[in-house]
Amino acid sequence: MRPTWDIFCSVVDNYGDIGVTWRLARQLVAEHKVAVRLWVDDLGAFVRLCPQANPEAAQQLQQGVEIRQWPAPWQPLEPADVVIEAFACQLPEAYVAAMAARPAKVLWLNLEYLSAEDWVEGCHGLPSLQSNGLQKFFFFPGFTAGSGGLLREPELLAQRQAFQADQAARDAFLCSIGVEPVAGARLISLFAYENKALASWLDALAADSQPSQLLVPEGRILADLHVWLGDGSLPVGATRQRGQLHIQVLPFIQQDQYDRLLWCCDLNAVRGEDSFVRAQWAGRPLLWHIYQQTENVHLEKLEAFLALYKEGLSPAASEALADFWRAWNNGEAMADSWQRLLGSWPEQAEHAEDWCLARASQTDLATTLVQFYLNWL
Ligand code: TRH
Repeated sequence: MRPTWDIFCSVVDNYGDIGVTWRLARQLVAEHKVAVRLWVDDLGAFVRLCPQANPEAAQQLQQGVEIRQWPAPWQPLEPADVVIEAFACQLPEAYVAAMAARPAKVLWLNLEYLSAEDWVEGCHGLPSLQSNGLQKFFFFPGFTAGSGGLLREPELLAQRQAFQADQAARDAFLCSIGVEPVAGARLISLFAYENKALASWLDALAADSQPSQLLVPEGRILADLHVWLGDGSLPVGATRQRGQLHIQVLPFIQQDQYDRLLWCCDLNAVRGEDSFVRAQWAGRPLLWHIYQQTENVHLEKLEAFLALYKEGLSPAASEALADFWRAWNNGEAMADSWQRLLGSWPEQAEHAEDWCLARASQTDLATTLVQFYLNWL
């Protein structure tokens, strides 16, 4: 019998919670031959990532994953062999009681948010005893060998490298999403939260000697773009030009297409967790808008990642990159750090590929989860 896995996803906001769990669920089914039920409390968010899904269905099969509407109140049912509560979401009490009562033991995992902080390795895989006698294990994704790793499909890098080497494939893809490349322009994708720093970066791009083509999937940053353009009507597909900057609004595309967009671009501005990781697999320089937390806790996480990522960069390149990211995340002027980043561009580009390959030499998150289960049995 195939092992069964239940993954619980509570959509807090945005698309990261569902983005990560949907990706993980598909990979577990496709590569590890386990049966997965993905419990989602907001099918509306799921439908954005999987447009063929039915937002009303209590139960449906999508790409081999059984998608379940997380019912309130909970309906009793037999728990799976492995239970993942994603990002510390609260499991239904009755379900936890059923886990404790199940004759065959259940592996209970809390899949945590991604962080590059030092303490992650020390906490990864630790058990915590619950009041009902069950153990819950903390599972931390991460960038180093002592963590749970990063989500990465086995063929991903080969696909990415083949695509990047194939001009016709890239052009065909861009054409399929309505993008006509501007001759000689650097291609930039922009996925970010609201950001006060945007205007100064766009000013710099508009005044640059080289043209830039900025592709902006529909999302929260559009409001700032409207303000900068002085134009509140930017429907999907709309293009605008200011100086050397060409801007185009894109539809929100499916995850696999979004990967291809990242692979096409010279620089990717990404946010949150999942797009941040996907931009690293693109092997191209990136700009991370980290998810904001109270008391600026997120800035420590930003620095922790920068400290790791900067290894191997020259002091000037490393400083330019860090200043550029800090300005972006603190809503500060971007022109100076952008110029310095451009000054070290070949090194930045080479480093992004090296970083990607080094991370890809680690075991991926779906595999570490399966290995953890097999060791625990
Ligand atoms: O949407 P995010 O900001 O998500 C999250 C959540 O806010 C979460 O609560 C928070 O804790 C976490 O960030 C850190 O960013 P993220 O993680 O990149 O998720 C976006 C998903 O959307 C990702 O799977 C990529 C996908 N995506 C598409 O499929 N198509 C698109 O066109 C775009 C722009 C993104």
